[in-house]
Amino acid sequence: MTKWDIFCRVVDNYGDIGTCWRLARVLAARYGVDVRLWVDDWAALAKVCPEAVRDGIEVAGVELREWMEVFPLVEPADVVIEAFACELPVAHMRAMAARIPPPLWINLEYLSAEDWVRGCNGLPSPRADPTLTKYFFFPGFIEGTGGLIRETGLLVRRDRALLECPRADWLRARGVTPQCADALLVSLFSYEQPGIGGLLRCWQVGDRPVLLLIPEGKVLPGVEAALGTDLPVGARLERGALRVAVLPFMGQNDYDGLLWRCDLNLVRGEDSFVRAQWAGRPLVWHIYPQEDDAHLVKLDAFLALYRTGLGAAAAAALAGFWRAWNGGMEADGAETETAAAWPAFARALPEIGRHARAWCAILDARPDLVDELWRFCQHLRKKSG
Ligand code: TRH
Repeated sequence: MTKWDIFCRVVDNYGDIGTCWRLARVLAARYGVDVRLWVDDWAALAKVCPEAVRDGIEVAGVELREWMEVFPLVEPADVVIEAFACELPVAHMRAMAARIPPPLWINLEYLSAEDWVRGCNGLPSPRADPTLTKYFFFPGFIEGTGGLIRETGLLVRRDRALLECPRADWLRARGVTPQCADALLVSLFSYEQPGIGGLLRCWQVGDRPVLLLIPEGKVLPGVEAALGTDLPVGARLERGALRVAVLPFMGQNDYDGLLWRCDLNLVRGEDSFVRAQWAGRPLVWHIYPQEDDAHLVKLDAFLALYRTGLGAAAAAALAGFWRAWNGGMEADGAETETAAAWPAFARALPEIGRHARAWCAILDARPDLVDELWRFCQHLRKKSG
């Protein structure tokens, strides 16, 4: 299993690419294998990996390849990861079927806390073609799932970084000055957010100053509309108790640094959601909206796991704010909901903070996704002789 191919299609975000780029880096670093990462949207890759300046370049031990419409004839690797059911190029599948032995073919699935995940992790996919079997691999939070990606020594690196570069220094290096030492530091990365106006109003009139850090992205137009002003990258704005700083979109490692230093991280999708858990700090998840509100089932499945151990009031405040944040598309209703849910959530933040550290320690005690994937592939290899 010395050569790995990872295929990733970008939908309309960076998330899938964010997860795949992280997986590729950890695989190469931890197991010393050759990893080729194939991506169909080079600009999206370059956002999370600024070193991706040309097709074929090697970054962090990973060969970055552009997945073109006409796919080149290349020898398939020992293991082929099809990320998030992205459908491999037909030419490559043919080459896989002709290879002796055939590659292990893994479909890396989306992250979910739903119960059924445990039962489906590792199952083969029923396919007509008997020469190649595709296996499902599910990330997850509990035993029996594939786990979460965690770089070797991540939490030690996090804690050391916080000692070596405390929050005030980190902010100063990015041209940001908090209004006072006890300001609530919040990072905001979400999809279009109909409830944002209500929350911004709460922060403007609140007792505790809020410093809101917004990396450039989809949420900005909503913030601009709510505050009635343009907010280009680099913008700084003060309204009542709220100070806003718009930051450039950062590389993945720098974004970790932001999450580690904030009192509250508003995150989205999959990878930033997981990184906020490794930060061990309070978070709010904006889940990727799906048809028929299927995402709300996923949201509640995670909440059911994550709330365990919180006191009743804090658990209710957490669920109340998370649900309001994922409330719906009607701006009026959503704004009222987030504004109504904020005060109880803000009061519960100290308890939620302690809980976030404990949750992070629980996750850290479990094997991570890359080790689980490696073990699973070794098991399949042995099985196939
Ligand atoms: O981009 P996302 O919305 O990703 C999503 C999910 O994968 C979701 O499951 C999928 O269905 C949907 O796409 C289409 O959010 P996510 O997963 O958090 O990915 C964002 C990536 O961007 C993550 O790797 C962190 C990274 N990032 C930076 O590197 N720098 C930054 O400044 C910021 C804000 C994010």
